[in-house]
Amino acid sequence: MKIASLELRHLKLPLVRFFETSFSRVYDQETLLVILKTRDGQTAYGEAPASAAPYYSAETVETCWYVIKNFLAPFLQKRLIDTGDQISDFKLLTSGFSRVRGHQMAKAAIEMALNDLQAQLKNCSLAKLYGGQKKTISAGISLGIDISLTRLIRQIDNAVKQKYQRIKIKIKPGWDIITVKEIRTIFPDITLSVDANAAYSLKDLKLFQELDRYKLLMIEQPFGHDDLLEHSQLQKKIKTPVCLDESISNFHAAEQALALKSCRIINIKPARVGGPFEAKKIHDLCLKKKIPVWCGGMLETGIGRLHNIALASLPNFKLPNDISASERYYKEDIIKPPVTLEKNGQIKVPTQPGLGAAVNMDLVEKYTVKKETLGL
Ligand code: OSB
Ligand code: MG
Repeated sequence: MKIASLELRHLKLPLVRFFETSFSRVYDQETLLVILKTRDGQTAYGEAPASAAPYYSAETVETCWYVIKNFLAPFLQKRLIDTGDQISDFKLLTSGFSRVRGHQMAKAAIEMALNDLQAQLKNCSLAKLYGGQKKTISAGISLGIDISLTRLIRQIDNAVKQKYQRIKIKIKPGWDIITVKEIRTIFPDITLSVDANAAYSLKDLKLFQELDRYKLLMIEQPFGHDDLLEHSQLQKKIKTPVCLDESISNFHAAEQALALKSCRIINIKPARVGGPFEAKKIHDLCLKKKIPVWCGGMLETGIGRLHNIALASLPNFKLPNDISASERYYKEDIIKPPVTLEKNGQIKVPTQPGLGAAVNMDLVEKYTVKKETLGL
C-alpha cells in the first residue's frame, strides 16, 4: 500500500435554509475535504468542517488548508518515507501531528481519511474499525435561531413528525426564556435541549435557574468557549445537566471538566477534538466515569457525517446525536446514497467497507471553489 497523494478541496455548498447561532447566520457551508489516493487506486475521504469565519473556534477552512499543506502533510510524508510505506499502524502516521498546537479540525480531516483507508484495506466498516456495536444511531436535530417564533414552532412540528428523537434549539440573549416557555406550552412532552454557543456568563445565573423549570434534557455550552470554571459553578446551582461542546477541545480538557464537575454530559465532535482517536479516548473516559456522551455536528457534508455516524455507534453515545438526514442540510449531498432517517428516528450505521457510501465527484466538482493536489 502506497499513499500517492493528498488532495485538498475547499467546498461551498448552499444550505437548504440559513443556519443561525448566537455567533452568526450562514447561508452556505464552507468546508475542506481531504482526499487520499493510493498507487493501487483506492480513494479515502476526510472533512474539516471549519466554516468560513473563526467564530465557533479559531479554525477556518483557510487555516486548515494552510496547516495541512505546510505542516501536517509534510509530517505525514516523512512518516511514510521513514517506514518505507509499510504502515499497518495508522496511528503512527499521525504521531508527528502533536507538535502542531491546536488546529484540531485540520488534524481530524487527515486522520478521518486514513481511517477510511484502513477500513477499506481491512475490508470492514469504519464503525467496526472503531469497535462500534450499534446497528442504528439515534438522530436528533439542531434548529437555528429563526426570524419568528412562529417559524421555529413550524420547524419543530415538522421535526417531531419526522420522529427526530431530540429537538435542540439555539439560544442567545433575547431568544431564550420566552422562546423555551412558548415551545414547552405547545410541546409539553418532547425531548428538548438548548445550545447557547458560549453567549452567556455567570452574570446570567438567574436566567439559567429559570430555565430549570422547563424539563430540558441539557443546556449546551452556556458560557465561554474555553471556560471550565464558571460552568462548574453553574452546574452546582442548577438541576438541568450542563453539556460542554466548545470547551472540550481535546482529551485533557475532558479530564479537567470531569474533575471540576463542569458538566454532566459531553458533546463529542471528532473534528473539534483533533480526530476520531482523540474522540474515542474521550468516549472511553466518559464511559468509565458514567458521563453519557452524544455526537455533535458542524453541518458536515455526507463525508463528515458518515465519519460521525461510525463514531456514534460506540456504546456510550447514549443520547440522541446532532446527526440528521442529508436533506435537512443540503438539496444535493455529495454522497450517494444520502443519509436518510428511518421511520423511528434512527439512522442506519453502514456495514460496507470504509465510509459506507460512494462520493459523487460530479457534485464535489460542482461545489469546489479551490483545489490542490499534494504529492506524498
Ligand atoms: O454548536 O453544535 C453546535 C453547527 C455549526 C457550529 C456549531 C454547532 C452546530 C450545530 C449543528 O448545532 C449540528 C448539525 O450538524 O446538525
Ligand atoms: Mg454546540
